[in-house]
Amino acid sequence: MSETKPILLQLLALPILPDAQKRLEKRYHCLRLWEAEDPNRLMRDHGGQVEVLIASAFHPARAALIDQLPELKAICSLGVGYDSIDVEHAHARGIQVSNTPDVLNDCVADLAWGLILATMRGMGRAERFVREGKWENQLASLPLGKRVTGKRLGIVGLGRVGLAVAQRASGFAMDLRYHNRRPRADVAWTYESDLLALAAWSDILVVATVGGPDTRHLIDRRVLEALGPEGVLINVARGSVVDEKALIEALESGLIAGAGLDVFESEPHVPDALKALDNAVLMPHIASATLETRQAMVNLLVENAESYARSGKVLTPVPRSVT
Ligand code: 8YV
Repeated sequence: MSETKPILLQLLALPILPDAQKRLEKRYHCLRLWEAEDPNRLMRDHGGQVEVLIASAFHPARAALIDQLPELKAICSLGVGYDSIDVEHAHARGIQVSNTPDVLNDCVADLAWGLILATMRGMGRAERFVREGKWENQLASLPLGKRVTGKRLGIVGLGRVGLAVAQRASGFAMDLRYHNRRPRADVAWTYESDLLALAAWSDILVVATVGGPDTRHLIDRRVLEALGPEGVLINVARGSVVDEKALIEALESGLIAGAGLDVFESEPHVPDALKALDNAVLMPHIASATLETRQAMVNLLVENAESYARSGKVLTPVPRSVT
């Protein structure tokens, strides 16, 4: 083990960007937890010296882990969402936390639009129809889809991703309103302070807000009821934002028309009841999963770790005020 380099604990591999691992190893002595024969022993032997931790949405840094690392100074997380990190706990100990904002906005917004189109036009159902030989054999007919162009688009959470979703709506001649903690001064779209009113107004409601305790089950039965039997819900944020049980009931009973989901309450588990529904389009949390975007995310994660090694400060810190 190098005596001079600070110790970095990695909860995940960084294979997508050639050189990412080398760049980390230039600055740090890297401990790769997932490769350790005895992870508990590695934590016992070296946890006391770890200065930087690499985490992600799928590789959480909860308080219990943070507490095993008394010398920890920075957590660098892959992904924009940081609900998998106990940020308040880290900040209370003076530990900096970084995420990878902005670089994934376009791809997440693209997938939101993919889900809008797929859900409204019944593309999943239609594809299954072809694959199952129902078209060739004229075994059944497909229900008609819903026109997308000209519809009313409601966005819950007009942050970085929500804005990219909104910008793409102009090609579809849509009327657009949004709900946020507060109105944005830099956009002309109508702000709706009341989420129920936004849902009642919308044909399509896109959830692009942050996850975590503050937004847990923000989309509940009442919101779904307001969205109504012609309404469609799209979620590219976090599964926790939607009451999944209420959503399943709403899809089963026709309380809403359909849902396009990239995220679920306890991933990777997707309830069988959801899988059985033809009016739901289900994706395995792939919104940022393009080569270009994942490379940019890994690059920004490494830049954060490099910046900390150089200057003692991460590059894109998760702000204290929102935690
Ligand atoms: C990633 C995400 O799949 O950025 C996020 O918050 O949920 C996704 O982009 C994930 O973070 C990869 O670790």
